[in-house]
Amino acid sequence: MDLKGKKISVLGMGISGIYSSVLLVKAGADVLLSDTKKKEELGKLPAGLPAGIRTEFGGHSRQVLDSDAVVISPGIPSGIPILKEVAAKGIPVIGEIELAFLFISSPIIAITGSNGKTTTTVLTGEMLKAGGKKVIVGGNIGEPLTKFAGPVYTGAQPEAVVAEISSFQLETIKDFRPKIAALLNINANHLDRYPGMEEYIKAKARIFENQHADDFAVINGDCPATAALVEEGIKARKVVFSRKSEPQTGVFVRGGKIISRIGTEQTVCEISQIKLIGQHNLENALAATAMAMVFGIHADAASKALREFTGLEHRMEPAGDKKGVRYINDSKGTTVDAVLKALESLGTPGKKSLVLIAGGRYKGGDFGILGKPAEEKAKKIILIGEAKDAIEKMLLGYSNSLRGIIMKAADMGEAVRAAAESAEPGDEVVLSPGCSSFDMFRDYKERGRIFKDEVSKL
Ligand code: UMA
Repeated sequence: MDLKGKKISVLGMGISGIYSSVLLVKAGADVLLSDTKKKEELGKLPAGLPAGIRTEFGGHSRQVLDSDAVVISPGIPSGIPILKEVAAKGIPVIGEIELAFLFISSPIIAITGSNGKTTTTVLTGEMLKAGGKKVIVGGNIGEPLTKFAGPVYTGAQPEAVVAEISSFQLETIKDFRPKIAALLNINANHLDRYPGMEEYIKAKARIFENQHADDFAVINGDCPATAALVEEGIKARKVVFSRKSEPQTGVFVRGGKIISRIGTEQTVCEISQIKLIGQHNLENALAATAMAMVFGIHADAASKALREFTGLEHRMEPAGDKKGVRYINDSKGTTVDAVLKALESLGTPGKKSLVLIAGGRYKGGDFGILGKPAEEKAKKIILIGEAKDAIEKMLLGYSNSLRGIIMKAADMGEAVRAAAESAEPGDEVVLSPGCSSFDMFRDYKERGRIFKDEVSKL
């Protein structure tokens, strides 16, 4: 694509906007990088930004209207006033992902979904690496794809680019065409950006839009919203993953094993050998296996990655075994929904074998929804932080019978020691706060590390 001398405005001075500008300047374009924030709000721009990028702060000025094209960052909704004027003038608008796609020649494996994107993206990357492939892993994960595109990327050509892709990024694609595209699941999310679920699903489904018959669409057979899309004109070859059924072409569970029916049917590995915790992570494992197998990775390599991958730090991360008790760090679980998922994926109903450590700074949400799984599975709920009284009230609002298992701790050390005292061999202790960390810690990462330190001291 010849961008020499073309006037391009880039909106948003986050990492997407910065890498897009670098790419465009290196490709010879005349770039205006524009942000609504004032310079002092944005902080210092990265050193090493090439000369020649014009910048404007505190708003998108009418200079943007004097462009041959506009590139927008994913966080910018397409309905903002300047973009309405841009559209009225017929100036093409693309997103950062589309720009990157124009300059990436390696096959792209793109992964979207409401939950599990990051874990699945990293695990797919690990499987490809285990299969001896040179891979780049990026996208919504925090590494813009423009960082790995044409004139910006100077490393060796990767054999695949595995990319986490958000619905925001999919809104502004044009020709973006992944060789393999996966839609993991669809749940209510980002409804502050979309008028309703239909628009959100439409944005997600765009991941398949430009695929051809020789590409692959990887779909969750257990998620009705994604399975419905299969009926709706996806051109690529469909590969289904499922925990509950045995698709004709895909990856599924039989007799405690992950089985691939992509080409010849074969066992990939025993589920008991996987370190990832929870049913939702089993789905992520099936999806990653499907993508790796489609890419031609040997089942042994996929199996090796599955057996070694412990997940991402602070997301249902195994934090050690002490006296037969398993500790799990889910410090990234900052919403009530995340705690619910943790409770659903651990323990056994009727067997009170779970200790939950929760609390911090309240972010909203009804902790009462945890009442039922807590009643069925929890031996103890240990509350910490500013929100401990409010959480207790919400739990007791579900049932007064929970009073007997709720206790409060002054800090993480006290909480972990109290958890260890109540737990018996075979039990699990999970830190899944459902709150932000800022009342007691710098961030969720510090909270998770302190939890792990306290566990290691036991
Ligand atoms: N801005 C404007 N005009 C506006 C609105 C915003 O100039 O009208 C400016 C802001 O002042 C800010 C900049 O735009 O300076 C931020 O742009 P951005 O929000 O697109 O942020 P980036 O730093 O470029 O990060 C983006 C993704 N952010 C969002 O989608 C909100 C990152 O995903 C992603 O990791 C990164 O690109 C690299 O691809 C984050 C995210 O929260 C982690 N994603 C959502 C999610 O996962 O749920 C979708």
